[in-house]
Amino acid sequence: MKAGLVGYAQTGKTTLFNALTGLSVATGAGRAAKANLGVLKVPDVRIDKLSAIFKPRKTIYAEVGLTDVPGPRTKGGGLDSATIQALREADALVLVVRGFEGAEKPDPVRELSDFAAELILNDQIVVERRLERIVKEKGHDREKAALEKCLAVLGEGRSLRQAGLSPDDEREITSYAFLSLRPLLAVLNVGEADAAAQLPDDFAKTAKDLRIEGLLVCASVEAEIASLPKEEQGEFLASMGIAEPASARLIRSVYHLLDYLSFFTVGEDEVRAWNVNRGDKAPRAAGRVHSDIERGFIRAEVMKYDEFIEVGSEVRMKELGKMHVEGKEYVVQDGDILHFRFNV
Ligand SMILES: Nc1nc2c(ncn2[C@@H]2O[C@H](COP(=O)(O)OP(=O)(O)OP(=O)(O)O)[C@@H](O)[C@H]2O)c(=O)[nH]1
Ligand SMILES: [Mg+2]
Repeated sequence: MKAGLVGYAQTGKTTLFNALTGLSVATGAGRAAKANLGVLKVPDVRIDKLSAIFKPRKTIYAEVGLTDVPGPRTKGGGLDSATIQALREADALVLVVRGFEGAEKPDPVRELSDFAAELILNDQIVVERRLERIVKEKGHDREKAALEKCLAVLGEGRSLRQAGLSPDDEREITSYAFLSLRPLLAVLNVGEADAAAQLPDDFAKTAKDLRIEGLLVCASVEAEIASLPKEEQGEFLASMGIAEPASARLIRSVYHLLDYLSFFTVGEDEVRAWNVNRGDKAPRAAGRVHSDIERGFIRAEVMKYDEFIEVGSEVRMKELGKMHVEGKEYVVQDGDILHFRFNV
């Protein structure tokens, strides 16, 4: 699963991509119009605390894939097919909207609604085409019904996210990879002077109406922070009046957008966070670590992060009966510290 940075041309997607991934892809107009691929390390203070306790040789954060999709070459008149293809390949969309001064005055609210409308229009075209074809065919009754429900919502200019589709409906239409059903996050990219500002009310309201989260960042400031050595980052943030880099919050939001949660593995060798999807069971989590552990899964020993931090050692956790043994049906919870027992 991966998230995609999307939006109109020259809104700061690649600048933000660099800040988030630590890569240095060329920005600005005239660069190659191809998608960039990177990895986000998910900041997590829980990993920092576990690492301070175990003092492992390696400390590893959870990771999420991120693509940087170039903006459409044209504005208005619909998205081009290359852009649509790139949007379809992302499991969640992070829409970057321009709030900084450029050749034209920024109009972020308009840009947000326009892009959201493009996604809706695109889905509408796909639904109409498919319906035209299947009304002539026998069967497909459930699919037809689901598509008609979609068409009614899209026709009102609302996204499929807002359609209240049942799990059955969603199953009927998964193969279409509808864009307005994708989890979406709206990022307002402002100029340096507004880096510490709150999200403007009108933008927040538009995001709320679309049922999505809105966030404010200044991509160029984030890029500058990312380029500083760790020791100097705090000082720089304080001088800008910023408590935490916006990128840390943004990455956490992307993580939630993909419906991920984290479990931890701990030891002297390695303290590590792993992502699983909400609802995944223990063997699936084991498979994240190694496919052999999933295949030979016997049980998982589970400690709750908060309890572990309070108690301070695994031995004491056992003595206190706070290390629980769970089987194949156990649904992994965010913050679980897991030891897997397996045989191969
Ligand atoms: N002042 C200011 N300028 C920015 C910011 N973010 C990006 N820019 C500038 O905007 C221009 C476009 O930035 P890019 O990151 O290349 O934009 P993009 O969205 O990747 O553009 P496309 O790939 O063409 O869609 C560059 O000249 C950046 O320096 C920002 O936060 N503040
Ligand atoms: Mg770019």
